[in-house]
Amino acid sequence: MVRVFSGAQPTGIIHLGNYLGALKQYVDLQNETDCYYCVVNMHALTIPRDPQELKEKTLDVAAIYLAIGLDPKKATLFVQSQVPAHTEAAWLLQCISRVGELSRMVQFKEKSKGSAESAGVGLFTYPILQAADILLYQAEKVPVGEDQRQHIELTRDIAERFNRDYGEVFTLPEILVPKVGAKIMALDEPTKKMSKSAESKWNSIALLDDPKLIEKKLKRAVTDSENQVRYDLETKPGVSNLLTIYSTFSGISIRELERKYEGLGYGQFKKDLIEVTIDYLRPIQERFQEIRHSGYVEEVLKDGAEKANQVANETLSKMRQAMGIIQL
Ligand code: AQP
Repeated sequence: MVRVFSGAQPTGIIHLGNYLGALKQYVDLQNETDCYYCVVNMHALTIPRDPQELKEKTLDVAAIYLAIGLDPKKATLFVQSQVPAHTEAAWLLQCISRVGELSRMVQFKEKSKGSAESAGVGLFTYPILQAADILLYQAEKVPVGEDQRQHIELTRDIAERFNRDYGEVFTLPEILVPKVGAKIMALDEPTKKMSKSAESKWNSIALLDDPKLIEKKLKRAVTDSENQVRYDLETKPGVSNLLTIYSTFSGISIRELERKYEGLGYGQFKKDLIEVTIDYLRPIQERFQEIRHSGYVEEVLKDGAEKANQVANETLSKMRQAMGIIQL
């Protein structure tokens, strides 16, 4: 069975971009693959966080995994820090990685805001921790959004280097991005990606936003002055982004949506999109409320960590052996 690994950071509540780019794929894959989905809380430390908030958000993201339909009988769900092999493997991989290749990572350039001198070392090296996450599970497929493509390529480069220098240990992973929704753009600035850590609350819709807030955010979403519902990424990034969201939530193709709204303008289009979005998110929000403080989430994570530790430790042992790290 094909092995799959992916994860999301507990840096905020999962938004439509995270969901449509990555998490929706997690659910689609759970029936036909052996999948491991992690809440990558160690990655969240690369930027200073409130400790109590980080703990809560870690459980929030895990509860969202369950609320969107991940089934712990089919998918292994766990928290990264519960599997210590990730950090040890990251160190071993750091020792074969290059400063040059990390310096080329676009996310580092963006998140360090061009000031490498004052950026945290963790922010610089975190793609190697991500490589360790993936490689420990010998993942063949990694479902992620388009923004992670460069990091998956780096993971492959590091794995190839390790296999060449120390013998075949790792499976080379392949990126899996959805055909529609691989890069959801910010509602208030549709030339930039939707992001949890954006300063403006009008940037994104979180899966747990209440209906009133969803309505406000979509009403304010940037469009253009043409008043024609048409998909054109170059000249109409805002409307194209909204069409993508509408299409994935409704199952209606973008072509059909263009036809449906011909001559109707943005008012009716947004009104319907608001309804479709609220209806789609309602059952997820209800399930989240049901389970978040029931003890179920913690139970699932404990079982998941046990299984994940077994798989990860097996690979870690091979890495140590290959690199000459003594195991008594
Ligand atoms: N805008 C997006 N469109 C499509 N996919 C996206 N992803 C993130 N943003 C979009 C995908 O979501 C998964 C989980 O992301 P993450 O939690 O690891 O964080 P990130 O990629 O750094 O995304 P954020 O939301 O912008 O978080 P912050 O602001 O904390 O950096 C990944 O598979 C990602 O590709």
